[in-house]
Amino acid sequence: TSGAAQRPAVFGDVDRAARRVLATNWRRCATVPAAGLYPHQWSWDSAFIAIGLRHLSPVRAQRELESLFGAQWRDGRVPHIVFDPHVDPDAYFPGPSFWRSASAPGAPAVPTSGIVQPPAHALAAWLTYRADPAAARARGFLPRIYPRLVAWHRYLTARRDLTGAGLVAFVHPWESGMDNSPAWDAPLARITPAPTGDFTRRDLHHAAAAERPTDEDYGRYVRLARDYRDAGYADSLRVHAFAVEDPLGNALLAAGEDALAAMATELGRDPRPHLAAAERLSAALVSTLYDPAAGMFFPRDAHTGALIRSGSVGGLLPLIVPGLPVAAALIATARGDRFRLGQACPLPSYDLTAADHDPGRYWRGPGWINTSWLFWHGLRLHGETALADDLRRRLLERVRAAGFREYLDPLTGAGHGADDFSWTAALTLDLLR
Ligand code: 9WN
Repeated sequence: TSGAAQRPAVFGDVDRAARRVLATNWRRCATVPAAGLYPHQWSWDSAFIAIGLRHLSPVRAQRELESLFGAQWRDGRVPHIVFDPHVDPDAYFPGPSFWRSASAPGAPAVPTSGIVQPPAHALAAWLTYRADPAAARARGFLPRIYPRLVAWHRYLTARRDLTGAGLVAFVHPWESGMDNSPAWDAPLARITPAPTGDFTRRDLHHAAAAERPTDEDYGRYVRLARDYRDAGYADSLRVHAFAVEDPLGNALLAAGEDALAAMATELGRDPRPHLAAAERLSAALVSTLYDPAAGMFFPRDAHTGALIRSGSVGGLLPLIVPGLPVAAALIATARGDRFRLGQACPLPSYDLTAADHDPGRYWRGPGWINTSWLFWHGLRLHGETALADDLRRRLLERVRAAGFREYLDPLTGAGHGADDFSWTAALTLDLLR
């Protein structure tokens, strides 16, 4: 939007460096989140990566999404990892031999995981289309991707509404994209971890243990994924010992239905079913997951029906839903002590005032660029231009100082986790536009 002419010269290097990261992390038809730590294609990473890639090469951004949806299962699910057959199968745990997608009904030929990730794809596909409609039309991008996005959303709404509340449930912490968020501590406490002797972690070869989930977390992740696999990836509360209705996941779905409506119009189809779905989701989000006293959304445990009152940044991100009636309250909460918008940057993944806030450990405190990008997108959607511009400026300053790290200490800006992390580079490119 702001254009190259208004871009301060000092960010020219950041722009070049971001392009280099995306070029280096590109593998044949998709981008890996980070060489080493994440050597395959990840679902919601590809959505954020496409949002940045569209400025660099709209066609590559389209291919990023198409290769992910090329691995869609017959039931519509989009797997959280598409494994690269050219990469050592033991480079990442859990790999193809753990998930055994080849023996699951309706799985694609390429090996994948069997769980999903937050549905950021329709929004990404629409933004990708908008970057160069002529190039997209020449490749038939929308006619190809739209029905696949519809099938993906149908899987979520038909198979993952486990409580009948009209909301979608995540059935594994990895599905939320915020793996070890403190929000999952209580529902996970009911799960008996698989013994550590049952598996070998690979992540600790690439990142410090103090910045990653614990062995006990991994034991529980393994137990849940194994039970799902052994049930043939069938969805029901009986199979899923862990099931949570997550504000961010449902907000992305609602925003995604809005994007599908725009695509439908472009394709000469009826957008109304998508607009109605967006409205239903938005209403269910507010009536079921919003806590007016806290001024934010909380996830709900599908087994107990109770809200999990834990201050994850995900509880602010329904701001991305067009027309959300509680946008002003979310912004006020973001500016308060718990998230300190306008000072802390990126937005902390978890309440700064909580006793167990940990500014260096993964989803238990550090700031991530994707969640701040979503909040920035939401601010602009709700007409909060000055706050959006300020957040954008701070994010770019942070990235300029720390590089394209996976996550940052929100108070000091110190970088943590992987370096040359793709969505950090991609969303930086988008912020620079
Ligand atoms: C498990 C790839 C992914 C992100 C997630 C992030 C992390 C994986 C891991 O990396 O999760 O899916 O091995 O820790 O939590 O959001 O998509 O970047």
